[in-house]
Amino acid sequence: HASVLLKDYTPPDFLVDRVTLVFDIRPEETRVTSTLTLFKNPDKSNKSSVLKMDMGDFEIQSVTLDGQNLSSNAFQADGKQFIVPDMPDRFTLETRTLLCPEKNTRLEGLYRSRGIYCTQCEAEGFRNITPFPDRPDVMARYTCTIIADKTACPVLLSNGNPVKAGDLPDNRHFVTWEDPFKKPCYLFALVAGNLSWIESPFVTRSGKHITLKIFAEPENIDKCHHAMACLKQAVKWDEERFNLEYDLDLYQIVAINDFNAGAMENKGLNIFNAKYVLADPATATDDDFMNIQRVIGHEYFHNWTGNRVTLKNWFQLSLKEGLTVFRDQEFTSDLNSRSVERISNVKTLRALQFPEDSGPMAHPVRPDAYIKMDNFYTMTVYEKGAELIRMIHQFLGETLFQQGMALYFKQFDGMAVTVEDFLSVMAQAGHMDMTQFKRWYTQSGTPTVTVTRSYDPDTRILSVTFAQHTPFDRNQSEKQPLHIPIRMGLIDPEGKDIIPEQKSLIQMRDDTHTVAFQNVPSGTLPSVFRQFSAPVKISTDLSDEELAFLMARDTDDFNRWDAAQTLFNKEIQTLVSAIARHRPLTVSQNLVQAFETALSDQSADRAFLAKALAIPQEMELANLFDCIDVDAIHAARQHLKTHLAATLTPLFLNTIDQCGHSDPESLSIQDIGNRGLRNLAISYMASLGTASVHDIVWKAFLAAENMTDEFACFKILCTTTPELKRKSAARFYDKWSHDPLVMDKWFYVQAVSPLADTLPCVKDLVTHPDFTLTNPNRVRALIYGFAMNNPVHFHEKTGNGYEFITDKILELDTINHQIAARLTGCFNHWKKYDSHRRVLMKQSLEILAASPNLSTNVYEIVSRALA
Ligand code: DPP
Ligand code: ZN
Repeated sequence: HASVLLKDYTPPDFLVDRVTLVFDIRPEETRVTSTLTLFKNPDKSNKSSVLKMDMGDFEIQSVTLDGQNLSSNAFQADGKQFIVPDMPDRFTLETRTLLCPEKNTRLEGLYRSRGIYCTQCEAEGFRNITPFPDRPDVMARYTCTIIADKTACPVLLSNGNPVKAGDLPDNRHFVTWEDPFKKPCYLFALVAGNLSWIESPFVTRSGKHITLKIFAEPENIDKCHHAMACLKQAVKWDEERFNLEYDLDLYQIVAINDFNAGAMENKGLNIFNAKYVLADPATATDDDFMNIQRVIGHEYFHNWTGNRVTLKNWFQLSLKEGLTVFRDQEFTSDLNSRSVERISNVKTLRALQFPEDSGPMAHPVRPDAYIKMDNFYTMTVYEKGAELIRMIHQFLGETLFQQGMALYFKQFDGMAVTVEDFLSVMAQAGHMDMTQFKRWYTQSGTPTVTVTRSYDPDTRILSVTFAQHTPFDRNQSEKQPLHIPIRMGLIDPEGKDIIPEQKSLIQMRDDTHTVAFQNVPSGTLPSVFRQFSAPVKISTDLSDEELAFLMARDTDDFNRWDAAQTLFNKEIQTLVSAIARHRPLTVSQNLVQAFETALSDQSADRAFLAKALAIPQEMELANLFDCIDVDAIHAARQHLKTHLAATLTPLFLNTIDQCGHSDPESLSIQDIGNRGLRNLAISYMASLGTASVHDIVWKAFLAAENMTDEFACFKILCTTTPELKRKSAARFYDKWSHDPLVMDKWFYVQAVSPLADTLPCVKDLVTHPDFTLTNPNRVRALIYGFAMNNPVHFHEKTGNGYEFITDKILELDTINHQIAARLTGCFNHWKKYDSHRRVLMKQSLEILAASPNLSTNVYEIVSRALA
């Protein structure tokens, strides 16, 4: 299990000019003929004549070099590398390989999903199709011919444009595709199967007519219209905001049921997890609809940031992912509510990226080393990476940032580049020295910024001091201070913001930084890191009363939300320590009042309230503690929720009533907000556990007119009583057993139930006829859902939860390495639990480590966790 190191990077010895592929697809037997024109890299000084290419585990049937057949001792092929010594400067190499996509359960390379042949090549899947220099800095032009049975596979797709098609004997046919753009092999794609499609014309800004197509299984084609609308929004938005136009005549998206990730941006032929394409109000929740918009946008935006300008090596992954996540976040913010989007993104960052950045998987946004690249498609590369772009955007402002982007495409179009290249154009456009900023890319860990105040009533000067600190970790024993943008305001006692916008950005470069504001009325409060201007942990000295004031009056929505979060967090910390010391549990009147004021505010945006009044999830709360007590956190959260419900019952009932009149099929911000707030209020009420509120939830479940409400009520019912859980699950199953995406929800909701019988119930569900370990969505719903989103039961003192998951990891690892490795991450934070659980979790990791046939993917996660 060797590490690949960034410092060992060398340019390729051989480059590829043209790739001609022929796929002859037959049941259990796909023959691939690949013809490559290769040449020695002219830019490399010490040229080697030995051709070394990557290859996967398949049979090579023949190799010819410039038309001459090579005997099997003229080359080496061991299932990892394909080596031919003594090559001329330029030559044509043809290899014929034999694949069996039907047996490919790893879902990398060419595989079959419910009868559809498809590919997934990022990061290193192309080598499983044919021997190739499988690295992103080798870019070539591709032609691909697909031959298959006309009845089984009427639709044959690849990248670019179809240039030739025709019938062949024995009910077979072929289509040849040509992609005019050079690309790395990770962007190659092929799809063959019985698919229906919808299509729509689009005229780009320069007047070019293009065709947008979305393919799905015939029974799902009616669920593609939302995705199509989102695609059009994305094409238009990229023209307007980034000045980027689509470059081919055809843009195709295919929905696939078995898919390791969310979606893949293959040039002109995106392949998507069906979850991010298919939707209608009866089967998809508001969150599903929003996720589709985000992911459709994300993959489309990759056409420029990723495909036209690509990566020199995989260490640079954030160059395309961080930037493209920033772009998709801006897209959904421009189209929906900016502050609600920001809140959702920061919640994800705090709940998932912050812990990653302080655990065994901590790595810089640009990692220095990996064993298996698949393990580095992380929250840090994606979400923290997007925060870094967002900080650059703040330093430069929109105009200069866009000038930097224009320069990026001008200088690097058609090339494979690095983070340094991106920073250099931004430095140039912004007339800014980015040397210190670059540390954000090379240094791991989340800085904590501590904010303290001092106010002198005589001089009326308010001084605010910021101090940054990043704890050392396995990557760097000493951390350098970072360049941090701090967007801030001052809220005077009347609730007025008293610093002008253009003075609101502070640039922190040193360990500490003090700003003094003149002429400030007494009682003025700083509002710091507005819109979460930097990905840091913020520690302030604000009192509960001051937080409550900011929650009600801050002019920055994000900070109003964040003040509420801080109040909740402080309350939970107090409750948890009371539980530990067996003291009676109380809830501060201050929090109840702030909550009541917010919920009674008739003018407030309901989508915002639904976010602001939700107590942080147990996973987020866990980050507040050095030693995580899952049971105490659960009990504290439950106590707080019940207390609020009991104290404010009439207000919650009123909210349920007032928000109950939305159009069930509408996706307007108002209607989504109404549903969100109503379902939140129902969930508060349900925490009271009385028969009468159970009745309210059950009736709402039966009356639901869309999946948002049905799912919300189902989830709540599964937290009430075993009887109601059984009844609602049975009803939901009868209604939806035919729909795989809805069945994922059915499995998930039962997996995350807090009721006592959950683990035995999950074990039963594994044997349910609708469960399978070969479908990643199903595994994520039931197994991953249990391990990651049900702390109380996963961490059961008995260790039964750990044992169950350990068995599943081993079983999964024989099927799909990537999915097994993701699941293994549930043990990453074992050092943060009490000694009893620590021992048990470590034992699980040791069992995995000792397992004889562990995949490289799982090995890397386990060995980092144990290190
Ligand atoms: N490159 C993909 C994406 O993030 C992941 N396979 O869009
Ligand atoms: Zn991406």
